[in-house]
Amino acid sequence: MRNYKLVIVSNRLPVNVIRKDGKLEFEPSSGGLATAMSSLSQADKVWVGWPGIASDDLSDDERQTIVTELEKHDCHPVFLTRKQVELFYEGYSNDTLWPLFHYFQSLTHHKIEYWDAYIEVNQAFAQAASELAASDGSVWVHDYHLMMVPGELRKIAPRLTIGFFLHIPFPSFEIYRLLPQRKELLEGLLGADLIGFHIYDYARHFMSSCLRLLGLANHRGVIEYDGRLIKTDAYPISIDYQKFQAALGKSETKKAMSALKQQYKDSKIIVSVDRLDYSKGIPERLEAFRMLLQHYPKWQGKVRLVMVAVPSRTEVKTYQELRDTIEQTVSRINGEFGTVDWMPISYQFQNRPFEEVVALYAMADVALVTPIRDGMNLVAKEYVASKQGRSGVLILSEMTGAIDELPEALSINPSNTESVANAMNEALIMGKREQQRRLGDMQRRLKTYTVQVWSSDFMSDLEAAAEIRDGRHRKQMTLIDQNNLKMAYANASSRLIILDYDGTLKDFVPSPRALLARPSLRLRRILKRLSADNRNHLAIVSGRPKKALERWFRGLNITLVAEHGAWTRYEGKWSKVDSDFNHVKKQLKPILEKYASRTAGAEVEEKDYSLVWHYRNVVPELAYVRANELKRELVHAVNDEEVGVFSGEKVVEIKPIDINKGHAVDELSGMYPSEFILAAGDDYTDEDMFHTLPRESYTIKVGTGRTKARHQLRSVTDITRLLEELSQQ
Ligand code: GDG
Repeated sequence: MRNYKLVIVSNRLPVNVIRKDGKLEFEPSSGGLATAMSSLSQADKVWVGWPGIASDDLSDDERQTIVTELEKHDCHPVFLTRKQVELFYEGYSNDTLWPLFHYFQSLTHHKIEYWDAYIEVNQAFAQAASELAASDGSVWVHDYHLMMVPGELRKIAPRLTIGFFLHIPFPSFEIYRLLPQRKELLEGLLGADLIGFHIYDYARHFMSSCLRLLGLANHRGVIEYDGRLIKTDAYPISIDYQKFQAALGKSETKKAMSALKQQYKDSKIIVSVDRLDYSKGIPERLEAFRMLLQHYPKWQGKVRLVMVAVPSRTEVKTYQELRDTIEQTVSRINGEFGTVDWMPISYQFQNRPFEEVVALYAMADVALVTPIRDGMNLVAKEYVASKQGRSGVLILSEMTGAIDELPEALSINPSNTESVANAMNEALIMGKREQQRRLGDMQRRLKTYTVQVWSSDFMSDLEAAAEIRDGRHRKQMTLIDQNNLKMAYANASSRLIILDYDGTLKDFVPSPRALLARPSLRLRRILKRLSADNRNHLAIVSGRPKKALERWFRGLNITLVAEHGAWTRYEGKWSKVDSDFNHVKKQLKPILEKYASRTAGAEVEEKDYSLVWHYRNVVPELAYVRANELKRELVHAVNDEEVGVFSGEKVVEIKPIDINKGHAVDELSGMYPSEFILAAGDDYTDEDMFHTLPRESYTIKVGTGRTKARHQLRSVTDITRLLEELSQQ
C-alpha cells in the first residue's frame, strides 16, 4: 500500500457512495472541511473514512471498485457493517457523545454495546490510518466519532505525528464526568500531539477534566502524559470566504435571488438554516417568532420566517420526534396568524442547492441563529460573508462558539424567548448604516481568518508540537546509553550510587504515611545486592524523616540521608546539621494547620528540620488556590533569611535554605571518592544534587520535565530495572 505524508481521518469521506438503480454512484460533497483540507499545502495526502454504505450491502467486487474509485479522489474507505453503523455511529457517537457534549443529559443513553462498537470501529480507523501514513508522516483526526483513534494509533505507531480536532463543544467537567468511559476517552485523545478545539472555553474544560480525572496538570495548555508533551489550543473553524463572495456573482444565485424577491415581495425575510437537530434550538426559535407576532402585531403580514432544516440522523428516534414537534409548531403558528395572502412561516425540510442557500442569505433582512449549544456554527459566518454590499442583521445565540468572533451580532440567550422576540424586532427596525457598520466589522475578521488559514494554522502548530515532543526525548536514555552506563559500572573499581526514594524507587502513594510507602521485597533485594558488593557505596538521599528510612533499610549497608540532608547516617551512626529550626516550626506550624483544617484532604507533616503541607489528596483546582495562598502567607510570615518556602511534588515545604541534597552529595562524594558515580532522583530537591555532582557522573531524572540531569528515564519501573541489571553484574 502507498504511504502518504498526511492522512486525514474523519467519519465520513468527502466522497459519498450510494446505490442508485442497483448501481454504485460516487458523489463528491464539497463541505467546509473538504475545502479546508484541499487547501493544505501537502500535496501527498489521503483521506480515510466511511464511504456511507454498509459493507453487508456490498459484494467483494463492489468493495474493490469502491477502493479503486476512491483512490482517484485521494480517499481510502473504512468499511463498516450495518450493525457497526447502528451501534458506533447512531449509538455511541450520536446517542451518547453528541447529546452529552451538547449538555442534553436527559437525551444521553449509555449502553455497553455502543462502547464496544465504538472501540472496535476506532481501532479499524487507526489501523487503516497507520497503514497509509509514512513513518515521518502526520495524521489529522477529526471529531467526536473518533476520539479513541489518537491513542490507538500511538500504540501502533509511537513516533507518528498525530493531531485531533473536536468540532463540537467539550463540556464542563461536571457534565463530562457523567460518561462511564470518561477516562478512556481522555486517554484516547492524549495519544495526539496537538488537540484543537473551536474556542478556549472548550480547551479549558478539557484540561480541567484531565486534571480532575487523570491528575494531569497543564502548563500554558501543555499537558505531560506518557512521557510526551501534548499541546491543546483553540482554532476557531471558519468558512471559505472567497467561495461565498464568488457565489454571489453566479447566475444560479442571481436567479434564485430574483425568485425570492418575487415570492416575498414586500415582506421582510428572517432566515434560519440548520441541520434538523435538537441542539439548534428550532422549537424555541419558532416560539420566539410567535411571540414577535404577538407582542409586535405591526409585523403581522409584513415579515416571513424562511426556515430550512436539512434532514439529519433520520434513523434516530429523537430526531424523528423533533421533526414532528417542529412540523406541528409550524402548522400551529401558521394556523394562528396566517391569512389568505400571508403565511408567516415557510418551512423546508430538505437540502437546498448551495447557490439557493447563498441567495437566501443575501436576501434575508435578518438571520436567526439560536442554538441551545453549538460548537461553532458556520451558518452565522456564512450569512455575514454573503452580505457583500447589502444590509442585514445577525441574531446569534451566546451558546455558540461563533459568538466570540462575531460580537457585533445581536446576541441572545436562546432560552429567553422574550429576549429573542425583542431582538428580532430590534433587528427589523435597525438603521441601514448601523447594519452595515456591524457587518463590515465582522466581514473584515472573517475575510482574514478563513477555513484555509484555520487548517494551515493547525498543521503548522502540529509540526511544532511534534518538534517539542522530539526535543523532550533528547535526554531519554536509549539502550545504548544504558549499555554505556553498565560498561562504565563494570569497569570501575569504586562506585558511588546515590538514590532518592519517593518518586524514584517508589511510586507516589495516596498518603505520605510511612506504612504505604515502604519498599517492596524486590527493591530491598536489589539494594541488598548492590550494597553487598564491596566496590560499591550506596546512599539513599531522601526528604523523609530518619525514622522511616531507618525502619525501611534496616540491616542494609547503606548510607542514609534524611530530611534532604539534615540528618546523615554513616556507618550506622546518625549526625545532624547544626541548625535550630524549632522557633520557626513553632511560629509557622499553626498557619499550616489552619490551611489543612479548611482544605479537605490536606495534611501537615512535621519533621525535625522541615514542615510540609501535603495536598496530593486535595481536589486539584482547590489545591492550586490554597497552596498559592499558603505560600504567600508563609513568605510574609518567615522572618528568617536562612529559611525558605519551597514547592515540590504536591507539597509546600518550609526548611532551612542550606539544608539541601546538593550539600549532602557534595559531602558524600568527598567521603567516598569513586571512579563511577550514579545519582537518580525525580523532583526539584534532586536537581541540587544533579547540579553539584561532577559532570562525568551518570545523573538520571526519573520522569519528564526540565532537568539538569544528563539523562532521563520514564518511570520508577525503568530505573528499578536498570538497578536490578547492575546488581546482577
Ligand atoms: C458541526 C458542529 C461546527 C445547511 N443547510 C444546507 C446547507 N447547510 C450547511 C451550512 C453549513 C453547514 O451545513 C452547517 O454547519 P454548522 O456549523 O452550522 O453546523 P453542524 O452541521 O452541526 O456542524 C458545528 C461545525 O461542525 C464545523 O466544525 O461549526 O458547531 O455542530 O455550512 O451552510 N448547505 C446546503 N444546503 C442546505 O440546505 N448546500
